[in-house]
Amino acid sequence: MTQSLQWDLFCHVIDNFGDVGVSWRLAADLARRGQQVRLWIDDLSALAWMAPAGQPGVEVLRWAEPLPDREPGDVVVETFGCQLPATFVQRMRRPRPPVWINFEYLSAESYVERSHGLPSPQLEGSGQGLSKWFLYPGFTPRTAGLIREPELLPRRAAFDATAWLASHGVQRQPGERVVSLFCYENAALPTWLDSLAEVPTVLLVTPDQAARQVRCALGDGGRTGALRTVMLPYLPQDEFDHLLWASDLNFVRGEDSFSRAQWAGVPFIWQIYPQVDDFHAVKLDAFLDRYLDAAAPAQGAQIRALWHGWNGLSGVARPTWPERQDWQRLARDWSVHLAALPDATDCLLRFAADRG
Ligand code: TRH
Repeated sequence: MTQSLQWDLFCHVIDNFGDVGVSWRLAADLARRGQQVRLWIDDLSALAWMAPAGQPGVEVLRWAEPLPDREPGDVVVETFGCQLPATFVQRMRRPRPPVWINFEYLSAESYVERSHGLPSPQLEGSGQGLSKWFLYPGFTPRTAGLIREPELLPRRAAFDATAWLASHGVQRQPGERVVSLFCYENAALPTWLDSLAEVPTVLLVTPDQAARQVRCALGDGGRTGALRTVMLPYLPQDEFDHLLWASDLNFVRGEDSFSRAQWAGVPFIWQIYPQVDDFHAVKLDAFLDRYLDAAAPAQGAQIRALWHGWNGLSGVARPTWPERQDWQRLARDWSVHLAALPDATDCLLRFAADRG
């Protein structure tokens, strides 16, 4: 039985939805496990569609100056290196300070194992005398793993894709595959739509960038070859998981949808968040090295080429698709592999209990 602690989780929204997406998922999972969570967030707008029903046990607070007056809880988590407000940190300097955790970005690179669990003693500034601990999600037992809610895999196993699609007005035609699209701007998209249209496909398109580009490529009719499109609204986060489970192939991006596509256990293609000087290429390949470790060499090379193409990292514009069943098996085996690793929320709970 885990002791119920008071958590303060801070989220600074840089851009897009990954910061709030990961923070909300973590906050909700902690609360479902009996923890009390205050989620401090400087831009609440995405929560309106991502978490319209909220979550008992999670109190959402606006992170703005002056900060609402709250005594720091038992555990303070800053997500992705967001700098905590100095006034809050000063209050953490008490005889029994909170456990202070920085929950970092997800990466498959080797530095993650080296850095996971390391302390950073604060030698100066408002937190002088305190220690901040770095926890890294990841893909090996020597990381925190991924967020995996206890009910996630049973829910996925019981999921009825056809019923879910129908509830969103999508009648899947016999032999038609379902593909979801969540992406950034992508110059490859028109060519890839042509390629996807070679077999019967219903493309479920998320709002904003994906929808805009698909409309631009296909016009208002939204059809080409054997491909038809369905434009989706923003879905609550649980429903977004369902979208990934209902699809035969998922295009995802950033961080959170990338990890959730892995739990879906179906083939996916990741558009990584682009960084200056192509640093993201190293991060992408580090993941592919792990993900494709169990793949046959030819299949691995095909999937790598596919991902590089989608990310503009190769001159190859037109995709060559891997054999469907082998790809499906690889994706399923990968999610089984992940399920044997630590889950990130449990890792935080244990860490807080050990240090508290
Ligand atoms: O929005 P993103 O591109 O976020 C990115 C990444 O996190 C990136 O690493 C970070 O540096 C940058 O933000 C600042 O992609 P991501 O991470 O997949 O986050 C999207 C979130 O939105 C995820 O939690 C799923 C959620 N979502 C829904 O809940 N419903 C929806 O309909 C859609 C499209 C997304």
